Amino acid sequence: MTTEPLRIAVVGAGIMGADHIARLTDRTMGAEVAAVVEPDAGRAAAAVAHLPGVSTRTRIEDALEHDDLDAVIIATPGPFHESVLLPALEAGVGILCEKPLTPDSESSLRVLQAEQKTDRPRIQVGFMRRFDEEYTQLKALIDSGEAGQLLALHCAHRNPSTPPGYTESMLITDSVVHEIDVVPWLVGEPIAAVEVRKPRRNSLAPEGLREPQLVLLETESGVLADVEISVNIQFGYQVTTDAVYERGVAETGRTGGLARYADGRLTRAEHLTYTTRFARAYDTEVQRWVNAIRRGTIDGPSAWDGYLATCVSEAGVEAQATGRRVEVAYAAKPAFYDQLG
Ligand code: ISE
Repeated sequence: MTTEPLRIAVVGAGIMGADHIARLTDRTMGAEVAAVVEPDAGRAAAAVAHLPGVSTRTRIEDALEHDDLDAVIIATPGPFHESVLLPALEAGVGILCEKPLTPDSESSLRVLQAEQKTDRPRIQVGFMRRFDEEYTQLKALIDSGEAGQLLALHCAHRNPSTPPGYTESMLITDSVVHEIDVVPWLVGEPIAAVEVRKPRRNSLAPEGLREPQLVLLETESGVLADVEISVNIQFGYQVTTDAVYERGVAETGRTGGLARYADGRLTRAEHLTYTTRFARAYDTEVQRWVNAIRRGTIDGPSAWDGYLATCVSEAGVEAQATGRRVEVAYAAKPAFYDQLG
């Protein structure tokens, strides 16, 4: 096993790509940015401005051929993931792919097929909430059975505003996809059905965007998770998940930090975006992934988990469009993924 830093290419230098470049450079042990793959020349130049010796490439194929890579982090929008995943799998490098794995189940299945042609699972999907301390504690509480059986979850997922091009289906595929991953992980069983209801529209949302929405995720044995997704709520970025058990409740995601008393008020700061709300989760995720690559494995959600989430997102988009409860259909799990335990 090499003791040299792992050479990583970051693909996509938008918000998440830039955040990962800073993380790998400043806070991750045993890894370095070897290349940035980004078609926008200005963005690419900005991303490497303080990183002497790091190449910029417009195509993943060139980075795989010339930059002696051990791994890639894919931080482009979902529709561009497959065209990076396939050559990266073929080159045999480690892969951390931001969510969603791909935009639809058909393309996710193609990725699974390509991965199964290699010797072992190499793709980890960037569902960072699984690395958040409070989520981890909540999972331990559920698994322990200490508070009795888990009955229901109340989730709130709130963004201050939407970027240009954010569409109604993205409420599910880009935002609620995090709950779609984390709920089955917490509960320990798959989501069986999805329903979507639409309350009064927020007039501050861009024209044509019908939000907020209430998404109901139903697991196999009947645990219900209601998710309020609000994406133009102005005040800040907030993600909370509350669990209802037989003997009590548990809350996560409440604002911490400095409590300030002034002018007859008590105030606490709220996050404005996911890169700060989940900063520690991202740091833990990337560090554990780097450590896992050295052991020849992954340490987090696999491409199979990514596929499951894509199936639920598809059912969610159908539920959103039809107003019906939609059952989720999954392919059988290939034995290849059993080696991950
Ligand atoms: C964004 O892409 C993320 O992944 C954030 O975690 C999520 O809260 C946001 O809604 C998405 O647009």
